[in-house]
Amino acid sequence: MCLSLFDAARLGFKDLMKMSVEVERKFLCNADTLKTLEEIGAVCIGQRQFRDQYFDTPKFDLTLRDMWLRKRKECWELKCPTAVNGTEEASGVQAKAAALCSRYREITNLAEIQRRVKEVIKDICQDRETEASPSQEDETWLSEINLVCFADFTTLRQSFTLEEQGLQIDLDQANFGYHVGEIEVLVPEGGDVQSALEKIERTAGKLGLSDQAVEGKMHIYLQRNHPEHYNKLLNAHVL
Ligand code: V4E
Repeated sequence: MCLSLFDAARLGFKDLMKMSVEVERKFLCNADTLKTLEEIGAVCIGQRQFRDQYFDTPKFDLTLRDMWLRKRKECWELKCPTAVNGTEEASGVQAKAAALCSRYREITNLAEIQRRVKEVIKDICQDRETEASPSQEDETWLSEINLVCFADFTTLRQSFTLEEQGLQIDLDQANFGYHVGEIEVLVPEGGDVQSALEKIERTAGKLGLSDQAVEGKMHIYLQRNHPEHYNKLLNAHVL
């Protein structure tokens, strides 16, 4: 993404650093996963539970653009697609391995989230000024632009690190009965995505993962609870 000097000044350095790219590969967990993690030297760094509430318009304007707005632990987050740099795969990382990874820009600054969301749904939203420092608790902006909660679930997450720098492995148990693991590297804005893909590939090899694409929690949640929304996203090749 190209930011103007104005954007950079408005957001500030701290917020720019928060606009990282999350590169991750999901995998299926089984009875041996914990043992395998121990064998490869993964260290458990904790367990936590959190509730996710996802929001979109009734016509799915955000998710049809692969944009995922959620509230987790009283904080807002927006995941947006990130353009794939053509040199990433060409210069070493196998295209097949890279294709098993997703990459999304993670935005956590609420004013920036509101700006991006309003940009997408400007046809239906009233032309209101966005507050410079909106509060995390004030949810009036959601109804003003017709955003409703379409998914609400909790996850129990156990997290591990490996000697690979900056890499984390999460084992998630969603409260609707789906277990999924993910190998994740957070790359700061402008950072080295190729190296993140290589770290994930090495770790997937250590865990003995197959080349199978694995569905995320949202995929299963929508399939079970909101088939119309699910089918629209499948037809649009978002899921
Ligand atoms: C990006 C996305 C969604 C938002 C939730 O993303 P996900 O990483 O699956 O959730 P979670 O709880 O692990 O978030 P984290 O704590 O890592 O930030 S919902 C659907 N997508 C798109 C998507 C996709 N197309 N393919 C895959 C494999 N995952 C997600």
